[in-house]
Amino acid sequence: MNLKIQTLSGYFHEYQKSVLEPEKFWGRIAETFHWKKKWDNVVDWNFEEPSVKWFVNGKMNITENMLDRHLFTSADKTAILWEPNDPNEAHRTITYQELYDLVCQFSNTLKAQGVEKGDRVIIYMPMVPEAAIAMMACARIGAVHSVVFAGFSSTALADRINDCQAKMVITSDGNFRGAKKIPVKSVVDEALENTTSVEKVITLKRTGEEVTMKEGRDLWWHEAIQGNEGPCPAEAMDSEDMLFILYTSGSTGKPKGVVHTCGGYMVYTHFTFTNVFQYQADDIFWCSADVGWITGHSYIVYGPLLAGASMVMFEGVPTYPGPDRFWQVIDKYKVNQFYTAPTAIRALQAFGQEPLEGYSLSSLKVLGTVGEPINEEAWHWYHAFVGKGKCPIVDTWWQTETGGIMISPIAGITPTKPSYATLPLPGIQLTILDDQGNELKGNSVEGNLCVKFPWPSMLRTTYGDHDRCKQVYFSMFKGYYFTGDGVKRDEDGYYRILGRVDDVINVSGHRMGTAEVENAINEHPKVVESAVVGYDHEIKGQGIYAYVIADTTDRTEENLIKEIKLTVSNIIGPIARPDKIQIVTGLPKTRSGKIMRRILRKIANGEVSNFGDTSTLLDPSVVDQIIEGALQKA
Ligand code: 6R9
Repeated sequence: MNLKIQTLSGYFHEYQKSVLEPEKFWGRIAETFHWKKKWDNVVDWNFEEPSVKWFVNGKMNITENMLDRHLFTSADKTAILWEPNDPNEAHRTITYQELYDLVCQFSNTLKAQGVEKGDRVIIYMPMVPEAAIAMMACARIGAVHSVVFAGFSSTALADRINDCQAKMVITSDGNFRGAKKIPVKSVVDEALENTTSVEKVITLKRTGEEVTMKEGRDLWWHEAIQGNEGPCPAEAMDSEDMLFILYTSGSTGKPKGVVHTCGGYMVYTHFTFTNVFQYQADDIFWCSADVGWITGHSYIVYGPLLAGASMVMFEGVPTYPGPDRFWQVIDKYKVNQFYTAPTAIRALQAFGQEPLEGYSLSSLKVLGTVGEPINEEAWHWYHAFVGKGKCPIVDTWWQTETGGIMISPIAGITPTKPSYATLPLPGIQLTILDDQGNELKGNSVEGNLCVKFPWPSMLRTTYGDHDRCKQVYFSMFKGYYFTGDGVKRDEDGYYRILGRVDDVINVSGHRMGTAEVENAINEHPKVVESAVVGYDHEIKGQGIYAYVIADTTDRTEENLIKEIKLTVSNIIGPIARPDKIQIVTGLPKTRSGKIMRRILRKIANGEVSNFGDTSTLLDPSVVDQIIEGALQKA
């Protein structure tokens, strides 16, 4: 049994222990897992290189801890309750025994298709159990999965395939999303025209639409698995062998492949899942994220299954066929813990309370949020109308890079405050630094959120470019992991995340590099230069505002704007499409050629004065012109 915190004093006590004796603290928790060989040291680390190793020389396989281990006690327990996009289609219930069998069968299939330990496999799939099965099958044989959100474009997919030199792509014919049917395999086909590493593509039949199958390369899932039934031995993985790569946006143009390893990720996702949500053996847990994001990795697949939990996996969207879908699913499966994003809460809040009528939601015990700051209004609505005033809200702060939840209330134990992530979990040693790198001690301080001691599920590197990992996360403040977020520690020592301090924007909980969006805009042949900033958006948290210098001689501004939006959709995906585009004649640059984004952010938010020091601007009149243009648009 993993460590379970049960009282507030218990939390403070464990936190103390985790700081004073981290090796003993994590060693004790790690002992509750199944290891093929025990570790020599709990942790070896330095943040200079950086080099971080947990459970050094330990051997294990994460899927033995997710599947095999539960067969002794709960083979017939439900692992996955799958709810399809269309409520009229039959749902699926998969027990631990069945899941084990399916994962083994697909592991054998991967091997039969030539996938070996260490090979990279791209998973580009809808939210169906097979996506989780594919992830676990990779983990079982030691292949490294990289899940790419199925809303990304073929160009974005090709970039990721090329970056990790993937040998295989696992996909589906199509994808149901609300009222839409999205072709998926054809996007893969397009991507593969610009890649050379992929040898095989396995396609799951989901929507039944027509696809082209390339002889020698493409196989149907249902055909490939034939004859591969039976157990598949779990590969003995070193704690520090790669488990997966997940691409995420940063402040530079190219997404980076965040690398997570087997041992530490296993220990930490299980620990945080059971503690933060206070999961109990017969509870039904539902995380509404997509497996294409880290939240789906850690709290749909790995954390819950490590804990032997029963969890809901939902294929659809919150508003299809109506804005009551979430509430319907909660009542249908008697969900006890529900974990979603503030953007979804705000979108549903906009429909008022009517969609909630007729649903009891009485099974709910805990509500969670993740992905972006939650505003107080949405917090109160969630608390009052979804939780009926009786469910604690866990506002969980963490990142793709952190692998698991870092700052969060422990449900029902840590007193909450609206829009505060509250306190760090045991093992998480936070610090707040000012821009010069001085530690701001004590309470009532605000600055850059950093971590000064490793935790088991932290990123180990960025795939194929360790120096980038060092530059991005460990160089800004020497000796610390820098999160990229600004934070306030209030008079009670509670943490409130203020948002990114770098050029990353958070749109509906999805991370987007402004440079990445600019690069895509600049691909349009008429565009000369662009600058992208985030602005406050009622539902999405942040919206994308693009200032574009372009040649409009042969088309109307309106048409050009449409074309630019389409260009971005094609290059990255619809989630990166700018909400607002303003055609400008110049951008506010300093004498050294740097765009003063601070000014552009203010204008995008409707502020037209108080720009601070603008004396370094090369041509201050540009600002007036932009304001004039913005006012005309508004
Ligand atoms: C898990 C996930 C990470 C960025 C992070 C921060 C923002 C996430 C938050 C939050 C305020 C929360 N963020 N959770 N901000 N409160 N509870 O979302 O990972 O996609 O990598 O995004 O999201 O800015 O730095 P990821």
